[in-house]
Parts: sequence; C-alpha cells; structure tokens
Amino acid sequence: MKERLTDTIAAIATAQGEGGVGIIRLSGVEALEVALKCFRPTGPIEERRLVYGSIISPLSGRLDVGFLAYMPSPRSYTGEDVVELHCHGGPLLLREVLSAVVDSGARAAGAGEFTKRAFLNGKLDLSQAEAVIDLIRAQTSLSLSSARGRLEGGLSRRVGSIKAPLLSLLAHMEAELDFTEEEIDGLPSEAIALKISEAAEAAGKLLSTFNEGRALREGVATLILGRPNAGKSSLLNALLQEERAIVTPLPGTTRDVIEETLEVRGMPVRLMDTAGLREAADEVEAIGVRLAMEKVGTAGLIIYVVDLTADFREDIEILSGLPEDKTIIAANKMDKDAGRLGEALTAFERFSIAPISAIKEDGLEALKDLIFEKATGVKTAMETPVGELISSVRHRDCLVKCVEALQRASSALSTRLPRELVASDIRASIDALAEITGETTSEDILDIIFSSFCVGK
Ligand SMILES: Nc1nc2c(ncn2[C@@H]2O[C@H](COP(=O)(O)OP(=O)(O)OP(=O)(O)O)[C@@H](O)[C@H]2O)c(=O)[nH]1
Ligand SMILES: [Mg+2]
Repeated sequence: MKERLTDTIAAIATAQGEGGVGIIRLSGVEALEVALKCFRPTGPIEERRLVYGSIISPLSGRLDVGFLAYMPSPRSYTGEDVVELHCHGGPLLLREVLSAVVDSGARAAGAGEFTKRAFLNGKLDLSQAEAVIDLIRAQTSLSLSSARGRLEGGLSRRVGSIKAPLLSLLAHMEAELDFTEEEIDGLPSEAIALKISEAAEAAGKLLSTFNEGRALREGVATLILGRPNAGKSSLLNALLQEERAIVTPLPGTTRDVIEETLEVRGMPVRLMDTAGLREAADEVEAIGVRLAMEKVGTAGLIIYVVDLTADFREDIEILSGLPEDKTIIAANKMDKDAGRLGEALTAFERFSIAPISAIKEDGLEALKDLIFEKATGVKTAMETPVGELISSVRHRDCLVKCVEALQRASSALSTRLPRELVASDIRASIDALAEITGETTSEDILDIIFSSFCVGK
C-alpha cells in the first residue's frame, strides 16, 4: 500500500449487501470539494450536521437523494477532512455513487487506509488501530469488550506503565554517563537492578495474557475426536442445544467434519465434530477418519470423547498420539456406566477429564470450564481486564523481545559490564514496547497490519 497522504480517498463504508442506508466516506484535503461535485445540498453546509440534498453523477445526472456530513480536520476519524454521503443502501447504487466520487477526483481507498491515516495522523496508536478491526470482527460479547477496551487505550496504557519507569531509569543513566568526568553520584546497581526486574516482571505478566487474548480475538478451533459411537455428535448437539449432527446407535454415522460456533464463557469456540476413529468399514468413512486426523495439527483444543460403556484399549492407543496439553477427555455415558469412571480416571490420568452424559446433558458446565481453562490458561475470564490483554502474535513477539532485552540488561549489570551496555539493553526493551503502540514500527509491518482490514475501514 504505497499511498500519498496528500490525496483524497473514498470507499463504501457500509457492509456489502442491501441495507436501508449506505455510506460513502471520503478523507483528504479535497474531501469536501470532491463531494460537492456529486452532491447538491438544499441548504448551507454546516460542520458535523447532516444536510439534505441530491446525489448526482457529474457524467450521468441524479443518482439518489440523501445526506452529506462534513467533519473537518482535525476532529474526524482520520484526522483529515472527512465527508460522508448517506444514500440508500443498494450495492449497485453505492458502486455508482463511489464511481461518481472517483470521477470527481478521489482515489478508491485500499484496505484499512482510513484507519492507517488515523494512525499516521496520531488519532490512534497502533494497538488501538488493530483493535478497530477486532471490534468489527468480534464474535462474542467478551471478544467485543476486549477489542473495545484496547480501542479505548487499555493495552496502550498498560504498555505505557511498563515503559515509563524504564524511560526515567534510562534518562538517569544517560545523564550519569554524560557527566562521568565530574564524578557525580551514580545510581547504585541495586536500584537499577530493582527497576529492571520490576519491568521484566510486569512485561512477563502481560505476556502471559496472550493465550486468553488470542482465544477471545480469534476463537478456538476445537476438534471433537473419539471412537465410533462414543457420543461425539451427541455432545456437539448438547453443547449447541440443537440437533445439528445426525446421531444413531450405528457406529460410523458421522463422515464429514461438521463445524459450528459456540460461545463458551464469552470465548468463541469453533466446534468440529468428526468421524469416529477406527479401521473404516468403507471408503467414505476412511476419508472421514483421515479428515479428522488431519485437523489434529491445526486444532487449538481437542475434546476426546470416551465411551464409559466400551473398552478403553483403543482409546489409550489413540490418545498416546495426541498432545496432552491441548486435549481434554469427556468421559461420556455417565448415566449408563458411572461405575467405570474410576477405571477411566486411572487409564487416562495424564489428561484433564470431565465426566459427562451427552444425552442427559450432565457435566456440560464443568466441561465448558475446562475448555475455557485449557484454551486460555486462566481459570475464569477477568483475571486481567479484557481490554488490556495482548491478543496477537505481533504483540507477543514485541514483549518477548522486551523481556529478553531486560534479561540482557540484568546480566550485564550483575557481571559489571560498562553501564553503556546496560543502558543500551534498556533502550532495546523500551523500543520493543514502543513497537506495540507503533512508535517504532516499520513501514512494512504497518502495511501488513492494515492490509488485513476491510476496504472502507
Ligand atoms: N446412554 C447414553 N447414550 C449415549 C450418550 N451419548 C450418546 N449416546 C448414544 O450413543 C450412540 C452414538 O451416539 P453418536 O452421538 O452418534 O456417537 P458418535 O461418536 O457421533 O458416533 P459416530 O458418528 O458413528 O462416530 C447413540 O445411540 C446415542 O444415543 C450418553 O450420554 N448416554
Ligand atoms: Mg457422529
């Protein structure tokens, strides 16, 4: 995305599809001038007030009637002059209005260009800009709260609170380095070490919110696995509270992967019911088994359903190939054979086990708690305010860099290396934090971040 900030961009800002109202947004120095070539107002244009008028194409005449809103710089989303044209929300109509605006001198905006301008003009920092797209894409109310909190600066403040003491420490140390000749009293090493370890601890704590933040932002791909007839489809249906998958007493009922989204303790969970794992009876079933196993690598979580009324030998064998840290066992059919739970607990002691009855819908709440805990690494939401969670690999990598730099600083200090070296590691840790909020982020990374946005945002 190599754009100049001097040109005026335009895009359809409302969703694709039919709607009561559709909005074309323009941003740039010529936004009003361009818009007025396509809009004949019935009254004076006033800042931040809707004015009624005709929407026209300079080439083909009247397109629609609607409103114009003018938000002059700097009090606008992008910080530039912004104009919105509100018309009827038909996809073809909106495309015609956009063409008229482009014919009048605007350039069609690329993905995320409005938000990128808001960032470049200092309206949002980078972690806030990233939260805009998360707000739009949020699938559960908790994901939404998390995005909203970050957009309102929750994460930025948290990062700032780690950065501020480091900045003041660095300022002290640099002043000291400048005045060594005059032999001013230096900071004692213990005081520096304490500041470094406090910052490292705070950064480490923030880093540990990654699993929860990512689970809220992206959802968790959860695979339901088990032997035929274990009750995988029954569990899917029970969790969804809907007869989504076919359930029969015949083993080998499910063949395709059936996917549905569920909310678990505020976290979006993408459940995938699969074919029972066994030497398949026919080709279709064999394909189903292969599809199920292929998903193991990419799944964030596996719910392995064990049938308490059946033999565990094959389960033990299958489970030996599954990752312990992301597998939960649902010991099913408790209504029929609760007596074998003890045997199951022993046979599968390496795993977290939830006793359930899919048919009676027993044990599902405890299973959901376990799903949340396994996916996020925390027992319940809200141990950290959701608006302060780090939620992307980018954030995580910046924090890892920060913690590593602080560790280097600490060992440089304890091995009595020159203070310059300690200071330079502290500076590196500050730079890594500043990358989260975008103060030191490279143009390439900005391009990657904003190109994942939708056009018009
Ligand atoms: N008693 C009892 N029966 C259950 C329970 N859950 C499932 N079943 C029965 O077990 C049989 C198989 O259930 P499904 O949900 O189709 O099992 P599945 O694991 O999806 O089977 P495949 O798709 O063939 O791999 C059905 O007759 C269900 O009614 C349970 O909690 N208790
Ligand atoms: Mg099934």
